[in-house]
Amino acid sequence: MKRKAFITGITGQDGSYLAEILLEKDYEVFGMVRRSSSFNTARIDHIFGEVELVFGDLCDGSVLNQLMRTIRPDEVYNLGAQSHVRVSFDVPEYTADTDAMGTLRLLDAIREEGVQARFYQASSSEMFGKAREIPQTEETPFHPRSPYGVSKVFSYWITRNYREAYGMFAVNGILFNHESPRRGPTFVTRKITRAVGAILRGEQNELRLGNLDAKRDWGYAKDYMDGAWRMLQADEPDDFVLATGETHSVEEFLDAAFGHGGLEWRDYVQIDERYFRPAEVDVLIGDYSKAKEKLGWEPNVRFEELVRMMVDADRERGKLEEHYL
Ligand code: NAP
Ligand code: G4F
Repeated sequence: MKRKAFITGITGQDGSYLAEILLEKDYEVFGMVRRSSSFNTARIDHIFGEVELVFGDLCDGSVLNQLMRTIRPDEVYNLGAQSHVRVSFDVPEYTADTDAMGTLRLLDAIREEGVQARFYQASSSEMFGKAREIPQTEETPFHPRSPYGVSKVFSYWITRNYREAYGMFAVNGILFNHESPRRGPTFVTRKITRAVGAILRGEQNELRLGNLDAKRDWGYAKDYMDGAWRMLQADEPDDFVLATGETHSVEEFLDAAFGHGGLEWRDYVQIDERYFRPAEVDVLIGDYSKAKEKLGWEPNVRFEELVRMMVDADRERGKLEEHYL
């Protein structure tokens, strides 16, 4: 019998890579999608016939119960979220409903329906926020700086609580920023690499950005989804940081991306206050030694290669085209 995996957020960057990884391992893959007035499946169109898509929403508890009852998955990956930090200041209540309450609804659906599923929660380095130590580990205290970060802290703790209270195999992957050619176009890395492509094609001559001093630990999304799968194969449920252990500023990303396109970013970039945040996370850098020791996980793709991969993909894409292969 094939193992069954259920993924929320399958249409997102991470969900698409995870679905591919699970199909390669011969899982039966179920993905929850939201009804949209336009197509929202571009990242998974190439595996459309191989996955089973079901409609649902993390804000709708009754459908989560029904899906757990009928599918009875062996593994549940909760990747669905309003995942944009800046946007979470504009829609804090919706962000909390999806990113905090949504996790509780899903955990409770598993418990109430008596499903023996292992559960993965997409926790985030954004929880460290105004970070108390460098680098950040599984033991670093949280100090979230956005409605998104606060919601993810709730989800982190409710996942641990269901593990401790009900003996569920429920884990938190505390993932630092991870990117790819499939990254959403409004996150800073992809915004930059898309701009490089568009400038080289003569379609754009300006790029408006916010804080260039922020530093992030940027890895490759596919590596991180392999790590998420490994967490659910462990002997015991536990929480793990996935990171590269390197940090770079947005300005360094600009240097690398524009440099790879043979361009000077200062000729194109304008600072625009709209992209500043009411509270910022200045520096993130993760220590992944626990994942290395206990899961045998290490990042394969480092900063320079990641930037080149993203710029090359965006150079090849046309203006109106959003193919994610
Ligand atoms: P993403 O590309 O923004 O994908 C988010 C996914 O969640 C999409 O499939 C989206 O559906 C779905 N979604 C949004 N609201 C939902 C709702 N109310 N109910 C059900 N599904 C909903 O995000 P990602 O980069 O793949 O990240 C995956 C997860 O990891 C997220 O939980 C994110 O917060 C977390 N995370 C990401 C990073 C990172 O650097 N990428 C780091 C740490 C943690 P639509 O396609 O319909 O919008
Ligand atoms: O690319 P970002 O929007 O990512 P951010 O805020 O770090 O969040 C991402 O990583 C988290 C993990 O730590 C995830 F949990 C979360 O879901 C998401 O995937 O912004 C990165 C930095 C910020 O400091 C921001 O202020 O880039 C700065 N920035 C500067 N100009 C900009 C821009 N960010 C965006 N999105 N757009 C700009 O124009």
